[in-house]
Amino acid sequence: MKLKNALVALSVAAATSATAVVALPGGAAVAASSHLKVCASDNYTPTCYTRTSYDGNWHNDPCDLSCGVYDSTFGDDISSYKNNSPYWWKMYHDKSYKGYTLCVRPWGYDANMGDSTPSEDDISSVKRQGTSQPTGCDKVVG
Ligand SMILES: [Ca+2]
Ligand SMILES: [Ca+2]
Ligand SMILES: [Ca+2]
Repeated sequence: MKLKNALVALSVAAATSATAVVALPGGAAVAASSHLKVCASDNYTPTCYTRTSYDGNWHNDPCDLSCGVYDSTFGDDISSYKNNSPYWWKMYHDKSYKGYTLCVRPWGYDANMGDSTPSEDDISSVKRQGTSQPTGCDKVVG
């Protein structure tokens, strides 16, 4: 092949390898970096966690004083989030995937949940959904 075509082929190969996927037992393919990021305060500060599939109880995750003097756990502290995945996510007010439910669009984000949801400092569990909009949403966000 000509040099120009070879360069194009190389750049395509490089781009392909940069988006490596991981095969899961269920047959679903998830991008290696696919996750939901949630943070204790607005604008993705100062304490953040990521989850790739679920967390039924944020209250057992230790936090620092950024989460509040009266609360040393991450439960009921999420104020900003970013969905770095092609999947919908549900964020629930209560532990074990119960209570008022936010449905976050694929790639959706909010740097200050208080602006657009009634759920700032209320989220207690999260779970990844499929690629189409799930049922059971009290509010669609992101
Ligand atoms: Ca947890
Ligand atoms: Ca907060
Ligand atoms: Ca809660």
